[in-house]
Amino acid sequence: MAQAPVTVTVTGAAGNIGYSLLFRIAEGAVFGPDVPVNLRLLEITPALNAAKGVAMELADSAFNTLYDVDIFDDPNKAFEGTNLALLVGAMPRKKGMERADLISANGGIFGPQGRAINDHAADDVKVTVVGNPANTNALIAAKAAPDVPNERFTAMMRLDHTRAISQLAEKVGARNEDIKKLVVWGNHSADQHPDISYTTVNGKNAVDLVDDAWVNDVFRPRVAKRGAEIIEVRGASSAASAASGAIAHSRDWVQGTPEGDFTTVGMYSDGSHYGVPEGIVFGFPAVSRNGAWEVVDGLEISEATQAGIDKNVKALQEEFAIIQSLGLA
Ligand code: NAX
Repeated sequence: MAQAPVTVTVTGAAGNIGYSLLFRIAEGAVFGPDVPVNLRLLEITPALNAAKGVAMELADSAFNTLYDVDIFDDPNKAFEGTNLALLVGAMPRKKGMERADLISANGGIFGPQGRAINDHAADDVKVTVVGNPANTNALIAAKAAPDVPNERFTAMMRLDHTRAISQLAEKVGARNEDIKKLVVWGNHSADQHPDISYTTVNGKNAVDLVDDAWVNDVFRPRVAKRGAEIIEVRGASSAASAASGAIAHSRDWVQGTPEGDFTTVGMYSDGSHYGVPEGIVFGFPAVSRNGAWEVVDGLEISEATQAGIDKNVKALQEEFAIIQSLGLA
């Protein structure tokens, strides 16, 4: 294996998503089969032993692409030399917690992690936030890392995107790979706006294959509330599918998206796309070229899509106001 190893840090490494995610990164699913990986696992102190168990299983798998696994409870050490950071561990919403309490608790995690990335990660670091509330956690981390360009902090919207592809494929009797150019605007929350206005199914316009009532009353709410549906049926939250989303997001960021398609990425808004104001992390249609995400411009925005974008802007601006009031931005 001729190439130099890359360093990947995963937080919440002993959790459910980590348990799926780490093995796939170790096997080359992000960087390819010829690039060795050093894994750095960050956990809270009480979960260090569980993380050690995961590291033992990674060792037992004897992946050709896995060189080293190290475990930390100190972000300043965990992000040393990191090329790719997957921020999965977060503070879950507890009973009676208001949105501001949740954001404040997560500020105590994503602020210090952003700062540690700023001070210790590699110059080319790419950061993907999975832990909820993902968009605002990504913003908190970006604000704590003034020396890292904002666009290197993303929120994972890929699971929302693939949930939408799957629902549409099932409805029209197509295969997932036949579906192109779908987007989920906005926030990784129930406010999100899954949109098939530009989507093609084997080259045909998706909007001609389904009726508006299905899109509005079935498709959109089902995709937006799929996480809750999984919890109800499985008795636990989405884990393997979230790991798949994080892998696809990271792989495409590193290796590029296929021609003739786009995906959804929670990106830092610079104020120049679709009227979304600067300074929030927002789900946009995006392609990856030369290791950087670019928003796909020029899509025609219908009234319904505009309403969906506006609703998400409002929600994310409210969250931004909370992080400002907490001194996190
Ligand atoms: P788990 O509770 O199984 O695991 C979380 C892990 O994070 C735990 O091991 C915990 O010890 C660790 N942790 C907590 N604080 C930490 C810190 N400061 N530093 C390092 N590690 C820390 O949750 P899991 O099912 O793995 O989900 C992780 C996060 O993903 C949750 O916030 C969840 O809401 C979010 N999700 C995001 C999705 C998305 O599409 N963006 C979908 C799936 C999932 O709901």
